[in-house]
Amino acid sequence: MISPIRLVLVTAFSNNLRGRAKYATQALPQLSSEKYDVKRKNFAKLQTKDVEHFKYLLGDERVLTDETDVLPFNIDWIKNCRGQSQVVLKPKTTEEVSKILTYCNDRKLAVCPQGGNTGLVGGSVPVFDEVIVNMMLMNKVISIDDISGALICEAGCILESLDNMARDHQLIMPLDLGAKGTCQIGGNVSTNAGGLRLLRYGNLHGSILGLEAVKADGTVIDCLKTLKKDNTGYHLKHLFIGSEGTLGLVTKVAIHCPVLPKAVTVGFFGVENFENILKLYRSAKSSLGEILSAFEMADYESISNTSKNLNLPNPISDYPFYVLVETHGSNEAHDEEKLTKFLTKEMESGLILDGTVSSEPKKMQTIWNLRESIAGAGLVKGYVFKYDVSIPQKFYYDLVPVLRKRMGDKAVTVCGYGHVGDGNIHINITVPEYTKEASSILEPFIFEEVAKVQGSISAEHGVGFRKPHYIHYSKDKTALQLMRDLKQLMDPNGILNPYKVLPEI
Ligand code: FAD
Ligand code: 2HG
Ligand code: ZN
Repeated sequence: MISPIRLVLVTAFSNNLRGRAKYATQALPQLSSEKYDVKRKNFAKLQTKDVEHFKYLLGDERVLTDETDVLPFNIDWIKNCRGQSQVVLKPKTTEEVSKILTYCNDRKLAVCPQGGNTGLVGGSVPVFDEVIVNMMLMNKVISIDDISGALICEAGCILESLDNMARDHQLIMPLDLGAKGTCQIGGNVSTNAGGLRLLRYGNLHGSILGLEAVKADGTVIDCLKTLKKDNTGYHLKHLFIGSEGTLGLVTKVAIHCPVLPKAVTVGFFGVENFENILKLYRSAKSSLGEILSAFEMADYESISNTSKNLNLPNPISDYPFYVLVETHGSNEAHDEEKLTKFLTKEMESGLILDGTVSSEPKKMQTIWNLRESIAGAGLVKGYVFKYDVSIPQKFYYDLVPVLRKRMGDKAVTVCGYGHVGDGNIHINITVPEYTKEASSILEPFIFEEVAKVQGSISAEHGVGFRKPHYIHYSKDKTALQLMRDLKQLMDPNGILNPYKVLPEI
């Protein structure tokens, strides 16, 4: 323990809901096609002969057709979208994925690739009757190289399991997110997931060394290299990172794992206003330098609602804003010295009003739990409009009070939190239930505001089903046209994840 400030003992949470949501209502969400008024494209309809063929390929057990069995695969994590698929396929090998896609492409059956189904933009569930290809059974780790840190695995491996395994090799996964216990590495790659430590370990375009993917026509693209350097022409792996299942199905991944840090510390601080958070961020970068591994913020509403709704204790008193700082280093004494200097300075300057610092695993976990649970906290009180935007840091928090005013008493809460270090804020607006009226107060207003400051309408969650018609706020016409050209080239029949990412013309 190194804290020069008041240490508050935090008790372990009994109710960890990260990655598993508790909902205000158990009612089924409305069908996406009706809620958002979407027209079915001219794909073939599933017939008995198709199911028979899938059973021939995979065996009876790995083809789900019973309505009750299929239902959870049709609904997304925030219970906003509901598709109408009649079949879920669970391949175990790349060859099986290839055979499924070859068949669907020939028959013009649309396909929805699915990982852990934790996506927050409706990309992971079908809109109509797309065939769901769920990757959960492709969960083998193929190799791990202790020297280079290269881990090769199948796409259905759960992120947390990979991290646990990497730790046995004195390594860690380069990404971490609240959904780690459920999301799959293939889903992470396909969404280019950011998460809690992007600030330190960079995004997946840097960490993914190579991958294997299957194109819509069943062709297996082998880019499964583990080399750090490979400039032999176009860097094709990047096409699949962040393409949300619209260009191919990712089947294997090679990822670079950083070394397990020897010293880890987490601090949770109360701060007076957002301006001071930015000052603190600057100071943390300069005082902590290379050991700074996360710099997260949350406003009072985010923390107090999470604490109340999920019964999680807040380890410090109430403050207008909170900051979570984490360090990953290789020398405990060295890190302690840096952190103590930083804390002493910023307690004296008044940027930090109060806080708790710990390097005990249980206490650090408790603080992280509170932060990671914010995503699910609003769902207990109703429907949550989730926005995940990139904004230049000086304007980072500006939209939250504006939206609070705009929503007035129509919202249960409007809260802002996120990855300050990456300029990525999450704005969650909880309303008693979804209404078109509430939606039209928020959209496209929020995206127009983001565009005015050259931000992005999706920082890390992707475009999915919810945002294609807003993509033009962040993508130039020529760039959008190139995206369409690539889609046409790689999936001429448009069977892969239709109604997602690319807007209708
Ligand atoms: P899914 O949700 O199943 O799918 C997501 C998209 O990828 C879909 O379009 C799907 O079609 C496609 N896809 C999935 N697997 C494949 C595959 N093998 N091949 C091709 N396409 C595929 N996201 C962040 O970026 N940062 C966060 O900090 C973060 N925190 C979260 C916290 C919580 C509590 C929750 C519920 C979600 C969070 N998310 C976060 C969003 C989500 O977890 C990520 O987007 C994650 O990467 C999705 O992985 P998944 O396996 O669940 O994919
Ligand atoms: C996080 O940072 C996730 O906690 C989820 O990206 C954000 O649900 C959200 O709004
Ligand atoms: Zn996030």
